[in-house]
Amino acid sequence: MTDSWWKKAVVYQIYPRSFADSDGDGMGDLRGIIDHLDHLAELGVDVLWLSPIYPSPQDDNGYDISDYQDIEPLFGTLETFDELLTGAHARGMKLIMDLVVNHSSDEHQWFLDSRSSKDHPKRDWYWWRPARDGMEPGTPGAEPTNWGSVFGGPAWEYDDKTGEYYLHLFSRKQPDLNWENPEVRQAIYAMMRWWLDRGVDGFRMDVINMISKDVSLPDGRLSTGAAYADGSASFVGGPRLHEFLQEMHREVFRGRDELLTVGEMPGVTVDEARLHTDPDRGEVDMVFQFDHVWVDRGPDPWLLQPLQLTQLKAILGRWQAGLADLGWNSLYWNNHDQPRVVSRYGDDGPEHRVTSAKMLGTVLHLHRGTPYVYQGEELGMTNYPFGGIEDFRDIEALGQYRQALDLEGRTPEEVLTVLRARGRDNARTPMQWDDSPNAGFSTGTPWLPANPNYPEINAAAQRADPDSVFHYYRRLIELRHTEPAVAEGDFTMLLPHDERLYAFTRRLGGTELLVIGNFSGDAVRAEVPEMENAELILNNLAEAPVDRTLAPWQAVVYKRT
Ligand code: TEU
Repeated sequence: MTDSWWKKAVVYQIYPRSFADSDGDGMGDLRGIIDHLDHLAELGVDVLWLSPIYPSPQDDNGYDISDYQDIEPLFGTLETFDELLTGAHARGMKLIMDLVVNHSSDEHQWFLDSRSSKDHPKRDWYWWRPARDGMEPGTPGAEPTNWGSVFGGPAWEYDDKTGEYYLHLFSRKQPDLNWENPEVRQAIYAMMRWWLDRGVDGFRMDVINMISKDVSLPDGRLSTGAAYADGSASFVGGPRLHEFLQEMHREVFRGRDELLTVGEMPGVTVDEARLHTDPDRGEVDMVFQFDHVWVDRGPDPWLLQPLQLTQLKAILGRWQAGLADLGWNSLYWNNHDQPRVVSRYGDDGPEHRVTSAKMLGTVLHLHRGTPYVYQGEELGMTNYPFGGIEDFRDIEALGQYRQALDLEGRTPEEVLTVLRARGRDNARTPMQWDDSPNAGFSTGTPWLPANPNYPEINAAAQRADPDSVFHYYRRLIELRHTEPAVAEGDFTMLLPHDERLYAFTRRLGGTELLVIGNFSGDAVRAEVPEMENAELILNNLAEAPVDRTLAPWQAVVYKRT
């Protein structure tokens, strides 16, 4: 069993193209990260996770990798990378890489070889299939299965050269690697060892629960109004997933200490996650689950659902209970695929933005698990005021918009309403460093404009203000480091039926913490057990609750020993 230092740790996610641009080309880069390491050290985070920085055609902003063992020239060189790694380590921070091995770029040499002929030795490194029986190859409906891709259109691309189709669960420039082939797996493991030998401290593994497919590739169920079927039953948590992860663990991680491995697993269940994170099974340290960020997604993808707090509590409570005695949770509100949480589950208006951002941070960080902070979350950054579709850059937004309008009879306004609230570009606008042009992100033209609220919301202003979201996050992180009940304590949900208050306790030995967050703009009385002789150790407002009544968006943590 490896040690579990990461139970006390907080991870900070950097999306390099939007973090800091050192050379004025409008695109963030590694030198920009180096220049801002002190911001991260001051915040107190333990681990940095970099979204992909490898050479890439940037079809999906780097999640389409054309060379796994080099650095994208837009971002820097391997030498700059080594300098970044040294700089992080010197400040006591670890660094983990994004591992995207469900698919590569179609411009990776492996795929170029695979596509070149039916008998190339690498043909079988990807999923090639002929047209559906009796259908003319390349004609509509002749795809080997009826599956849709995540970014719109079918999950199969016809390739003229050999008259067959290849599978791509995401964009057509992200062909799926065939993990059934042991040579593919060995090539990936060798690449991973190469990065670990270079000094990196682990991996965040992109859609790692999709690497094993049902090799019979059956059609999926087609729901009414949808252009393509959902094939996920054939590749989410597929038949050989545990076997592949255990093999990876043996081949790559065994004998190396102090690593962190986290598997991104859309659609994973609690029971599966227990298996994946049981240390004795040797798979991954923790997983990212999605249930709590899909809570405001209804059966109709183009209809906004408001948050129902009771549902959010039921979901997160179920995950806390399910991994209480075995395995480990990761905790996040935000990443590069999610809208800004203060705009989504909080209130980003002038009156409550700061308070609700702190409340959301409190509730998340006081759960049992390893918290992840996404760049700008520590400032309470908000969604961007998008107008029309021309304002979006994300391949997912553009692809889904086209499919919804062209094939599914949706109106632009219907789709735009959802993209503005939930689109991934909300997370990808430049990090707001100060009140100089472009938020201090770049002296050139940023690839995505800065949120116009940067003169007010920025890191420089918040570092100077002891009451800022930044300093509050710093205290939250410090609390995890210093209070063992935060890292190790058990978890009990209170008030499961309350639509406005999120309340729970954490207990370790003789220490009890009571956490209450008000998810509403009303003053609400908390019907929780009296915390006699309890000390108020954290409060996101100046005034303590009177008669157990929390002010709008207030969050408090009491400690009793
Ligand atoms: O995302 C996986 C994933 O499930 C996405 O479909 C995500 O949930 C969706 O886009 C949210 O709207 C990972 C990466 O995090 C994402 O950036 C990549 O685009 C994707 O894999 C393909 O590599």
